[in-house]
Amino acid sequence: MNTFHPADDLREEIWQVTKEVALQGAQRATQLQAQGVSQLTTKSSPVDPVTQADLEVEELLRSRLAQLRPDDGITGEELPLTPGKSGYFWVIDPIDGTVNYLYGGASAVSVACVYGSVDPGTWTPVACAIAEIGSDNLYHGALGAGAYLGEDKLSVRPGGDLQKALVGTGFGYTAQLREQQGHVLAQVIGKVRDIRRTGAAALEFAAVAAGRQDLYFEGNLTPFDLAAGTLLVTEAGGVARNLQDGPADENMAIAGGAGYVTALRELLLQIDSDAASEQSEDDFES
Ligand code: LIP
Repeated sequence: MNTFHPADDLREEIWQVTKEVALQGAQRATQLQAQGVSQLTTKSSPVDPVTQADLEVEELLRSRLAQLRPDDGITGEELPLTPGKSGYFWVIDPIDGTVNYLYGGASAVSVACVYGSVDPGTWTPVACAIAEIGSDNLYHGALGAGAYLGEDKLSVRPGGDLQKALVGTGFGYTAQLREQQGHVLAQVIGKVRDIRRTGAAALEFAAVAAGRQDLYFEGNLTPFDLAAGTLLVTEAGGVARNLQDGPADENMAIAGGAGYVTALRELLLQIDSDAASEQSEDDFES
């Protein structure tokens, strides 16, 4: 259980920087999108794109953070870790929802400041900002200070009846992972109200924090997908957990009101257990 809490004045300073740089990144990403975006290269698979905007926006954010918070570390989705000496780290997804960004759909700049480490299992998120590209929407929050869309305070939807839950999810960039995730989803979809798939983790977390959906779950996310969105949800009164009921991590993120997260986590564990039993039976018979 993390007990770290920065002094209020430092938290306010960091929060302000988080909002400022996320907005600057989203403004630049919007300009670049209007000029026409093309794929520069790919990463984990032929359908995992990197655009020039991803690189340019991350470089812009890193440059501003080096000016505003020179002693902090920086880790981003596209460029190597910059170590720091303050114990604080900036976790950047310069364009979350890159495929959507290429196609003109919903995407966002996701920025968080964490303390202690860049590992979702041990970091303490301190402040977050998710700036929607092509929009004025700025979701933001800070540890112990709440979650907001602009000036409007956010709150997750209460509840625990999975049959009435509107659930967001997402899929990875390799066909094998997507097939595995699709198999799990086939066993979830009949037990919930309905499914949504935005294509940007940060905006899924924001939808949960804003009460526009009850839950979001996705496996195989990166720390860059997780850092801002998980803090936004917890500061909106929700929880963001993994399958073992630890902090949401790269293996699994389940975010929403505590009752809903517990119910979905138990269902996903049962699906995992059933799959393991089927596999061991297949192995025995072969
Ligand atoms: C994306 C996430 C999305 C997930 C995609 C991808 P990226 O991040 O926001 O939720 O389903 O597979 O990970 O690559 O656009 O930063």
